[in-house]
Amino acid sequence: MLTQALTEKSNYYLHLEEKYGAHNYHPLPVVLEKGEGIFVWDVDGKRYFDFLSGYSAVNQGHCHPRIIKALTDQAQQLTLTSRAFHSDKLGEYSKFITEYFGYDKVLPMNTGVEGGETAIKLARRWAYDKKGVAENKAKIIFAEGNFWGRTLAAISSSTDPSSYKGFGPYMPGFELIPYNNIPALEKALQDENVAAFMVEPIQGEAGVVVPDEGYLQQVRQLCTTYNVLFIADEIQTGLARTGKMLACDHENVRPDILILGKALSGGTMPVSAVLADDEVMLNIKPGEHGSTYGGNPLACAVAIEALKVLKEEKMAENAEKMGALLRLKLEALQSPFIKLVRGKGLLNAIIIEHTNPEAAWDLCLTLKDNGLLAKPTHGDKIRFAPPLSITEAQLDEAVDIIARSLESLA
Ligand code: PXG
Repeated sequence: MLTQALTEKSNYYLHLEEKYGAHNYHPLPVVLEKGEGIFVWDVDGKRYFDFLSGYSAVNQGHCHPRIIKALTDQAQQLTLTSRAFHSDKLGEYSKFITEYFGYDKVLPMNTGVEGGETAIKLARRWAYDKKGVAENKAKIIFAEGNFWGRTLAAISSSTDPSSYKGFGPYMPGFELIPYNNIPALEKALQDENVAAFMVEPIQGEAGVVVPDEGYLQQVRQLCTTYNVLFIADEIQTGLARTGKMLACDHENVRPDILILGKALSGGTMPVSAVLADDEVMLNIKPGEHGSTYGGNPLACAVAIEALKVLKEEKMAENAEKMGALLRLKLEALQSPFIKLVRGKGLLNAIIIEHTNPEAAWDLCLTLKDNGLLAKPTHGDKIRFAPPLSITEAQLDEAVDIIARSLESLA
């Protein structure tokens, strides 16, 4: 695949990572040094549309001035107390985020995967203390194709060999069922040791897999019927990305445990949160769970502003509108190389149809040359998920780049 040669400057940085960093990623060969709104710039000053948005961490756009101001103001005041002491920010943040999403309590963590771990610990403890499951018997059900991070528990529920292979032994007490399959869920929930069903409302890493309409409502009903907690992993789908504040809002369902991450800090630092009501949250007692950085004042200040920006700048509404337009415009291209366009709001993917199995990667290289950054997942899928502030004129320009780049696959 012929692509523009890297400049000496880009090569310098790329090789530093290669030589001194672990080889646990395969990035696109582009070295970025600046971001603003929907754009990023490389070390040679070339501008790109960011159609990945840090895997939906940068929903508010790069370096959003209000979020950066909250970050820098707080950074000069107090950044970390640990949870050994109180801070003047944690209480205010807890009140703000629980009112924002309508839950009794929040448990603050840092990365998304810690949010998932926390949700599972809460569910297991609830099963023992409230549901009456015998000790060490609690089960958590997951959907095939899930992705919730890289810890040993997360990979223990994975069906992707590149996540789990060679890292065993795995966490017991996990069970898998097919995604978007209600009969399979109902069968699994009949086991009285089941504590929770943990699911992404749209599977992100699997390639933006959107379940049938009504799936989440049926999940909600079944979990209620069988006295099982419904855990929604909204780390990628949440925070206005799919055209509503939460993807669950599309079906008006309320999970028992809600996990948020990524855009909770607008891409500035790792901030995650687990929300639940007292019946679930208060079973964990002092000393039984936590994290040095969880709920630190800097994170609290940033998360409040990141959430305010989403609402005040009507980002869900724009995601809904621009997402529908993006899918229309992509379909209108009638490219022989696009097998399918799918998604909700601005969480979208195309599936590439080509005799060359490397076609999606090659297309991303050409997109990069033409000024748009996107990354393939699972070989043939490319996610198109720009920051939620994108305008229609910018969308047109981006689709034009995509159209021109697709022609290179001929
Ligand atoms: N849940 C979902 C739905 C996710 O997409 C996580 C949990 C874990 O978040 P953290 O912050 O622990 O990575 C994710 C993460 C990567 C990568 O490079 C991660 C995601 C998507 C693509 C790549 O680890 N999503």
